[in-house]
Amino acid sequence: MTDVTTLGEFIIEKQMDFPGSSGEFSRLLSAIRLASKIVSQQVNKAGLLSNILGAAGNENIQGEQQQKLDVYANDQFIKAITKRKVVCGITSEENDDFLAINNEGSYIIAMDPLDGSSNIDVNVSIGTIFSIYKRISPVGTTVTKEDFLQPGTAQLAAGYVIYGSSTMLVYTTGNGVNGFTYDPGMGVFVLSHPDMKIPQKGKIYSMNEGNFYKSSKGVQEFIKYAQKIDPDTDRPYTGRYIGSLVADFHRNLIKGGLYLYPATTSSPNGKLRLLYECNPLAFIAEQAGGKASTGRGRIMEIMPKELHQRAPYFVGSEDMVNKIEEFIANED
Ligand code: AHM
Ligand code: MG
Repeated sequence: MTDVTTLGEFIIEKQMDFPGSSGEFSRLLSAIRLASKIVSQQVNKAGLLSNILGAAGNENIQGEQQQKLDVYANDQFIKAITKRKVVCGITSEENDDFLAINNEGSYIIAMDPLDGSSNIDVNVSIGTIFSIYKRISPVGTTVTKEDFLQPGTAQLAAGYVIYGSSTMLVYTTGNGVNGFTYDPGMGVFVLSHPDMKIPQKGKIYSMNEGNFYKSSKGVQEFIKYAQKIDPDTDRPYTGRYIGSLVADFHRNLIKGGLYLYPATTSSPNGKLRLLYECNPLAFIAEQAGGKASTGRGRIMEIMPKELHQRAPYFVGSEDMVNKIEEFIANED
C-alpha cells in the first residue's frame, strides 16, 4: 500500500486549502468523506433493507423504524458537516429552506445528498453532489438566503460521490479534477483517476428520449443528427441513459459524451436544480476541459434567484455541447 495516495494524503501533499484559510478545506472534505463512507455502506445494504428486513418507512424485524435512504443520507451529511464548524449554512435538495448552522463558519454548502433516488430500489448507481462557496454575509452573523444565491463561477470547490460498482469521490477546487476510489477493506479513498480530462469529442448522448416530442425543435434536430449514419463524423452516436445524473455524468466524463436535460413543454426550465446539480457538475466539467450550458449560455454565469431553481442542462465534451448550442441557436 505504500505506492498509493489516499485522499487524506493527497490534500496534505497538495496543501490544498481555500485562499486565506488554514486547514478549513481539509476539515470540510473530511466531513464529506466520512459521510460518504457511511452512506456508501448503507447504499450497499439498501436491497437487504427494503426486500428482506422490511420496506423503508416501516418497522424492520428488529423493531427499528427505517428511514428512507435519501433522508438518511441527508442526515449523515448534515451531521458530519455541522460537526466540523467551518460551514455556516447548508442548502439541500431534501430541505425546503436552507439550514443555518455555525455562525462562525465562513463557507456554505449546496448539496443533493442522494441523487437519482428513483434508482435506489432497483440496484442502479446513485450519487451525492456538493458545491462549496464562501459566504457573503459577515462571519458571526446568521447565514442569509443571499449567501446561497451566488453564480456557479463563485464556487470554491465542487464534487460528487458515485455509489456504483465501487464508490468514488471526484472533486475539483479549481485546479483540475481528481477521482478517488473507495477501498472498503481499508476504509480509505485512494487516488485512482488523477487529473481527469473529458475527451473533447464524444460519441455518447444521454437523454430521456421519452421527452423527445416535449423538447424544442433544436433539441429534436440534435437527437436526429446524433442518430444519423455518417461514418465521416463517426455517427450514429451511442445512446446511454441511466437516469442517475451522477452516473451518466461520470461515464461521459471518462468516455466523452453529452448529458442533456432540456426544457420541455411540461418543465419549461428543465428538471435539474441549478445550485446542487447543474453548477457543481458544470465546475467539474469545465475543470476537466469540457463545457456546461443552458443551451444558450454558460450555466455557471446564471445569477440564481431561488434555492431550488431549475435550469435546462447540457454538459459534457466541448464539441458536443457546442454542437447542441448550434442547433438551439438555429431554432430561432
Ligand atoms: P432527483 O433529484 O429527484 O433524483 O432527480 C434528478 C434525477 C437525475 O439524477 C436524473 O438525471 C434525472 O432526474 C432523471 O430524470 P427523468 O426520470 O425525468 O429522466
Ligand atoms: Mg437530485
